[in-house]
Amino acid sequence: MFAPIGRPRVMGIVNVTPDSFSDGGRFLATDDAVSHGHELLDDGADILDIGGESTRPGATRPLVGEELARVIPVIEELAQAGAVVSVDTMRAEVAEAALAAGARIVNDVSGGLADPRILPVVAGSEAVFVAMHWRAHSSTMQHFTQYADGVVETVRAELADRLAAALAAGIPEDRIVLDPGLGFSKTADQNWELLRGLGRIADLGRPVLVGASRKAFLGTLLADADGRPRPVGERESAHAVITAHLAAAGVWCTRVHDVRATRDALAVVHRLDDPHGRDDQEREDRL
Ligand code: PMM
Repeated sequence: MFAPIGRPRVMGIVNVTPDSFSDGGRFLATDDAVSHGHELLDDGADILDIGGESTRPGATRPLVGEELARVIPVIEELAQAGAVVSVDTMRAEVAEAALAAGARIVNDVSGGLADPRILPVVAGSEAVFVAMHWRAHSSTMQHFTQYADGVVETVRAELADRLAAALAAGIPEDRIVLDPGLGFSKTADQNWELLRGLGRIADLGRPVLVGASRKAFLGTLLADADGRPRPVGERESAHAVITAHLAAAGVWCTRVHDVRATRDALAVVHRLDDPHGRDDQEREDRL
């Protein structure tokens, strides 16, 4: 899962929630989520990230039974079909059931803080653990945007604590991924600072995952003359530039809604880096 492939891996998002800000609940039904997952695979996703809890600012949490009912059937079907499946959850029960259903990655946006029992669950499996920087649940997270040593150094130190907790729980170091958590207890300015400071996060010695796709800071950047944020579905060209930045920073994985656009951006980056690229050759072969 960590062998170099010459570009960041692309993690396609399958939100199985009624209120996700970007998909508007369209993929609530299992069948819809599964077919969305297949579309993302066809578009070139390396990993599918399946989540049943919306983390948009102010969101309320589903009950654990509801979260299980949303994600487990989708994970079962997509893992069965051969996809590398990640479960986006903060709950030990959901992680455990997801691993039994075939998930190979536990993506915990709280890095083990919301439910510390998730750490031994991952330790007792073969799964990769994604520890994201997080300070509080979505209902209050935007009250916690103070960073005493600047956002990059403070996030780095708090991620180092999550790494230590994961190691102490028995998760081997070579199965841990770190994520600065764009948008989670961060202002727009802080997200940009973190994107500039990814090298400091990578210095912690673990692969880095970043999720910038469709987030509010892009809407703010592209706001119209009256200050109205750019709608979520119209932030993709800005995100393509972020994709190029992430590739240059050497991140392991980018978590995105639009896999096709992301793979297009990565193809451009790859071709620019490779003066002896094969696209001309392939075209000549066809003529
Ligand atoms: N962002 C969201 C959800 N899960 N997981 C990781 N590892 N990193 C992220 O940045 C992240 C995440 C919220 O975004 P969405 O509602 O568009 O899925």
